[in-house]
Amino acid sequence: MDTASLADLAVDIAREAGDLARRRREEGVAIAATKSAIADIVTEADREVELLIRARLDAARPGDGFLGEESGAERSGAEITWVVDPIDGTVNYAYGSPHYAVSIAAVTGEPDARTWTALVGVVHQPVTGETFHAVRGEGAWLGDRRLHVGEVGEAGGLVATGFGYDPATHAGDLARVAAVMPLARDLRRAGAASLDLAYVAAGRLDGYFERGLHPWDHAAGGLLVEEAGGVVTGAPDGRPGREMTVAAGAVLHARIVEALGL
Ligand code: LIP
Repeated sequence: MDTASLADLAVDIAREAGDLARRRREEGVAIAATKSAIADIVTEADREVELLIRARLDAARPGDGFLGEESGAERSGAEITWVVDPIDGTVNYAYGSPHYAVSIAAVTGEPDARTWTALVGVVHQPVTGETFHAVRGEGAWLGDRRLHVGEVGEAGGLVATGFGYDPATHAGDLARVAAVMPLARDLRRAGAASLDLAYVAAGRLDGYFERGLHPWDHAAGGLLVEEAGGVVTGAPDGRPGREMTVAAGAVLHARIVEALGL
């Protein structure tokens, strides 16, 4: 498998998609619908950006599979499946915050986060112009800078987390924050899982945990952390998933997992 070409394609498409997202944001954002809860919004730009990504991938690699946040899964059984969050950090995007990203991963196997292997991951932050990318076995990069996860210091880790859109889940999420807080120098809640993971890979965060992620939230960022020397696990089945995702350097990862009782 020519993973270098997959990475180049994903980077090019992520950057083009990011440019479109930025232009639509500057033109004004329309909420198209709500999904799992009233706070779980999708904008017209989410849908348009995903259609662009899908069209570019179909043109370059017809027959590959696709799993996107807004359009679901297509063509299982393909050698490569593209896992896409067109605008991760949708609420930030709708509010005009620059903290959102385009996340694109190429995985082998069925489009099931419990079993697939990520080969390539790209997280592109349109407003900063930063493109984080990783190729399995070849490291994680920000531009031409090799990334390495940070080592937690005596003050504790700088730890990020997130909360679901359903208010009924917030009490449990806050209890998990309370369990992890003794390990942390401070907490961050920035609202885009793919960027939280990319920032762990880059050492801008020491760790990240969140319940309720979808496969497209963590597919690319999880590979970034692994290729930067970190550990990414979760639940169910010890893999990042809806029940939990934990990403950090090995020492802090073990501490967070213990604090969460995983
Ligand atoms: C978001 C995640 C974030 C999480 C939000 C939401 P979206 O994804 O990136 O970490 O806390 O609840 O799931 O909906 O912006 O693609």
